[in-house]
Amino acid sequence: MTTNTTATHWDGLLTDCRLATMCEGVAFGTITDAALGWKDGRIVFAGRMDALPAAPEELCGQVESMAGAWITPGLVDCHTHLVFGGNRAREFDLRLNGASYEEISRSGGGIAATVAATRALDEDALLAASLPRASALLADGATTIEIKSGYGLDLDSELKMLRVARRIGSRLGIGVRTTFLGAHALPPEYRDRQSDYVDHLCTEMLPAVARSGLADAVDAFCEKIAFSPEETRRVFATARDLGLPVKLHADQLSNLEGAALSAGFGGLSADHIEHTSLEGVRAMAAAGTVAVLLPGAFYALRDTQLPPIPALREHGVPMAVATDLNPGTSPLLSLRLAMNIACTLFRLTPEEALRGATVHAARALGLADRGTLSPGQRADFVVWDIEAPVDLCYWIGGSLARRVVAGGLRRVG
Ligand code: DI6
Ligand code: FE
Repeated sequence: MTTNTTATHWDGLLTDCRLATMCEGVAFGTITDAALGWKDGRIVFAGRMDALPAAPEELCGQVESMAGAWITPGLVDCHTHLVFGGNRAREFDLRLNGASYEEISRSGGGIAATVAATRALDEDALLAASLPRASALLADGATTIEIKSGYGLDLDSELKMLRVARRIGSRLGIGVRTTFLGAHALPPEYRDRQSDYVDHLCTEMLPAVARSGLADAVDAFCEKIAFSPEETRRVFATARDLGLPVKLHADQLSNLEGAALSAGFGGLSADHIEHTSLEGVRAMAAAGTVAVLLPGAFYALRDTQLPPIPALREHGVPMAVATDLNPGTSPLLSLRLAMNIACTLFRLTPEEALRGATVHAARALGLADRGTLSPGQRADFVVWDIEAPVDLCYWIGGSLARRVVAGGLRRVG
């Protein structure tokens, strides 16, 4: 008899593993005595071995027994600024000697320093400078990374950053989502002419960026040292007219009601949100806007104002966790370390932190095709050297990712 189960020909099948699927239900969506199969870059099976539709060898020519290893979805870092020139280690020193981030920024350091260093590099040099940072995130389990522009602040330099971001995705074989952050800081040539720059952003840069197809979303830094809520609204209204989704650096250093502003535009996320009010939390809940927690910046700035986590929980706002990898306030090269800090300083549970770096982070990027281990999702997953999922948050540093697979292909290990 010729039953044609072999016609399925899965590209890969791992057996005898434990899956933290991150689907709803039991803790971490755990399935033990499990198997994970994929084909054409998508998961076709994530369940108990005894539920496999046929004997493993009939399903796939490449069956591998994993001796009980834990597998999670590939991690998703939904907020980074990892494309930049130079670094700001000197400011680290200054801050240790008492200078504040705002003071450094107002005296010409801060973002402006990185803008100069980023403009100075050509595209290949910028790629060479940035690639190791993306590789570090990948080595620790990230298979999708959001990358913002915002250190170019003129059209050509911003497009250069976005192209570099996209090239990082192809070079490493991982998912990259790009975000245009032209409203990050005032470029030097617009000194004392902030409203002219916002005009230029809305009439020239944003339309050109949209035409280029290089940006998946638009972000702004809404802060006293950056752009006002009114200016942010103008940028967001322009983005909306151009069909680009928005997200916001909101309420990090002060409460400008940025979270509610993002929610009011149906924003994908409001990020940082240390100073967000209860009204802001309610607005996020109503709009389905994800709260992106950035514990690396909180830690590096020795911040003490905690994001309103109990209120976010109470109102059912999904919480994501990201590195905010940037040269000024979060030189953090590991999403797992961000998860650890989120647990220790924000008191997230390890399960919340892992949801925050998988399924909720995917949602913060508007991506429904990743973040869990379930059929139909992208075959993005990590095989870890751990004894339980909580270990991912418990260990501070170290290298725990034994194998990282993106789109069904091994990228690490
Ligand atoms: N994200 C940002 O855009 C700023 N802070 C943050 O968390 C500043 C980044 C920088 O100083 O370069
Ligand atoms: Fe940021």
